[in-house]
Amino acid sequence: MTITITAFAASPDRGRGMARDMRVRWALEEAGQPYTVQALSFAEMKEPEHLARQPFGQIPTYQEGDLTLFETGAIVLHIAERFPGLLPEDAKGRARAIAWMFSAAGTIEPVIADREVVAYLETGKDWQAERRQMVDDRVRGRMRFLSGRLGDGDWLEGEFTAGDLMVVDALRRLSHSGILNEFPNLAAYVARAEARPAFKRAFAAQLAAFEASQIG
Ligand SMILES: N[C@@H](CCC(=O)N[C@@H](CS)C(=O)NCC(=O)O)C(=O)O
Repeated sequence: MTITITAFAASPDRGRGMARDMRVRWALEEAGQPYTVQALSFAEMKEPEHLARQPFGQIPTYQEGDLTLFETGAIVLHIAERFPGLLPEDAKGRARAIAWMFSAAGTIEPVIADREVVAYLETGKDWQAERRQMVDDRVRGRMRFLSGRLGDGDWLEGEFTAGDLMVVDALRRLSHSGILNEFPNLAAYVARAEARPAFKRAFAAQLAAFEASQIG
């Protein structure tokens, strides 16, 4: 059955793999599943046809037959449960991997995404610098605990799982901040994940889509 995801017609990050379709593409590549992409403009994202797929008018979404999903955590979990390769075989290992997926979406990504709110939406406020410092300190706090848990392991639960995929994709939003490099094991963890062939294929696909959007 054909899998179709939605993505930005022209990603604002210019193909740096920061848009959240990246993690869905990556999960599909890890699972060895082909997919097609429906590219949407910002205006199309807010039209009823897309709001029926994604109630907040965001990308990405996932369609497979009569199943339509939104929220990348739910989409990646569906892919991981539907196809082998992203969740451990044993029930407890699966549960722990899924806990990391929730942690990525609920505990890690929100504090990191707050940096973008400060940078893009709070420009010109006289309290921006103070809040930036506060937000960065909160990120560092989370990173300290995550770094302690990862230790010198390659992955959070021994083998690579959908939990690592979600955590790494959230951490990648820090790549130009300098914060990640304060935690060498986390920087190495992200680099290890980005070296995976499935990641590279997903990254190349989203970059090619952006470059195609710039022609003509
Ligand atoms: N929690 C959502 C976040 C999705 C999200 O923030 N998508 C961004 C692109 S990376 C978007 O569509 N932004 C445009 C908007 O919110 O209008 C998920 O993980 O699926």
